[in-house]
Amino acid sequence: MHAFTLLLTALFLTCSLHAAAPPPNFVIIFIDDMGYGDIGPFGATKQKTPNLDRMASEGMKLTSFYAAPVCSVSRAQIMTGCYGARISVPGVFPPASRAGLNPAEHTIAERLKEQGYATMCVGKWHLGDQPDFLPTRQGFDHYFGIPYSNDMQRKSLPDGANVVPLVRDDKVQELLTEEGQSRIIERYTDEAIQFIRSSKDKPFFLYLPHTAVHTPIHPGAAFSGKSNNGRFGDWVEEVDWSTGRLLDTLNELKLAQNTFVLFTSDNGPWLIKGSDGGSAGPLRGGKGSTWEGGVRVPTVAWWPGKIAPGTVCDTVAGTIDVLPTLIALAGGSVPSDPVIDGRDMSALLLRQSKTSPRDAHYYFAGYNLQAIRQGPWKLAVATQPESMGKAASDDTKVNPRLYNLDQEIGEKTNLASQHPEIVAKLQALVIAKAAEIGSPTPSARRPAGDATDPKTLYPSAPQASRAQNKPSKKQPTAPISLEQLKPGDEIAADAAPKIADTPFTLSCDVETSQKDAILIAHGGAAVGYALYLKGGHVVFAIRTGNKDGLREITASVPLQGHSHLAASFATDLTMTLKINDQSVATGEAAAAINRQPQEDFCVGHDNQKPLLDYPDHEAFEGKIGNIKVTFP
Ligand SMILES: [Ca+2]
Ligand SMILES: [Ca+2]
Repeated sequence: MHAFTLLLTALFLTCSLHAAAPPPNFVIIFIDDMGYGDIGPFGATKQKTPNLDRMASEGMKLTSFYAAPVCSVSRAQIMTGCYGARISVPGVFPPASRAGLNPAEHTIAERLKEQGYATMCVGKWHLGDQPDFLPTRQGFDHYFGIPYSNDMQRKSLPDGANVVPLVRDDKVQELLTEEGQSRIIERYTDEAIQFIRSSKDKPFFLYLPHTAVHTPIHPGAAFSGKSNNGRFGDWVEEVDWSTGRLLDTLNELKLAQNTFVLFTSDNGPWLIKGSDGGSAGPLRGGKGSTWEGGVRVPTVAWWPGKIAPGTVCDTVAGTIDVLPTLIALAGGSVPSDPVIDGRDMSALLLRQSKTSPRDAHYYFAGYNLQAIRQGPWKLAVATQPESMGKAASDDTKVNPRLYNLDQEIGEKTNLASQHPEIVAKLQALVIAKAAEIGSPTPSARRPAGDATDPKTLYPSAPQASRAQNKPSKKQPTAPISLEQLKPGDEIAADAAPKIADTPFTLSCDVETSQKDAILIAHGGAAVGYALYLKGGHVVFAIRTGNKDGLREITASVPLQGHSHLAASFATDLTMTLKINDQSVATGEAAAAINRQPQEDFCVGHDNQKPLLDYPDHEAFEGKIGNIKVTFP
């Protein structure tokens, strides 16, 4: 009898312990522009990442884990479980953009808050900087960080310093100069650890999207000059140190067994940045592309006691699966409405399954669905630029192309002719998904957030992106000033100059010794315009249709020294190119540009879907400035 009572008591205790087992904590460490080959567990040797090596040896490497080609869309995906195309986040939001992640979308933080979690975002938000778009309006109890890319500096008023804001909750706490950014990893890490300590008695969700390792590169003093891979390697090593401090804190607080930590990146390496850009390892392409190097990211999952140590998962999964996974691990479920694209991947993490939670993975560049992966097979259905600022190479202009990623991770050999049945099956999936959320008439796309009268978070000098955000398309205010843009910059499509159905003049100052280069590009395969260099001569291009719609005029004299370019497109379709106020070319476009380009306005490169087949060229070197788009 006594023994029986003991047994009952033991059973009761076991049950109540189970019932009382707290839901797990979640930490997402999301690095900016870190390539597939940039950390030790994924083959990096120049920079040392002992903490990430340890994290991988204690946890699981996810080797077929997908983000998106660029920043804002990638953040939208991890926060909402949706492809960016579904929720109208195709590219990158500049400061004071009218558009942001729609507050009506449900973020991980909002879903977890419903389940009683404490939530905090520390780092680069980049889903809109207007009041309604900030993390504190999207389910985060608190926020601390630079709310967009660290290269999106604006001149503050009245002192004119080139700065980015450091925001606490919804207020600017400081303005950071370039030097001021060198403590950003340390400050984020301290803030993250303080949040973990103060939340240790309740379930918590820490979202830590680092500002690193996006250019400009600003390693802390303790790391500067320490790696064998320049300042880029230094900053990776500082990210590693930060990650180690978080894991150590979880161990110290005895939270490790109940905390799921995911380390990953928002997109591939920014290859045109040279030694300031990372490495995609064995993968083809980089940031801005839908080649594996643009979107397959180095990912490590860690949860001692739950995720088996030293394991590798090569099953297809991605950032869109994070939301449903965390909600499921927390004991909740995601409503079927509104539709999301991600699926619960916890069975992969817990090694209860090797099957992808999704039928297929779709590779979008903006709204353009360029490829699909199912199992080992990747079918590309569009010409893919190698990376932001680099044109597509000739072997990719044949569509569709089929690659077997298990046999050849580097995407070289087109197997389409050998496997017509696989091509047909994947093509059907692509057509269906494009009709649903791709271009041009999606059946199930939801709108972005739209802020009227957007302002920068701090008083700043009049700036391109604000002027471009005038709501009227028909009567743009002249002149639109893009003067602060420099090579490598771009403005997101929806904030770019509105040029549909209007004459305009694109002008800029240029100085370069290159013979073949992209100067300014705004458009893609459908409509747009560009200025580029071919054999030392400036070319002005207008595209008004994907077949026979490209017209180009080439300057009669080569570009020499510092020059002022002015390219005009008139109502009667006349194209005029002037260098230093001398007319050097005229011609006629095939038609009017009857709609706004869907692509970003790019300086020194042409990201995502390029306007045309540019001549072979290197990344732009030189000066492009004083850019204006004006309307008569
Ligand atoms: Ca990025
Ligand atoms: Ca919301």
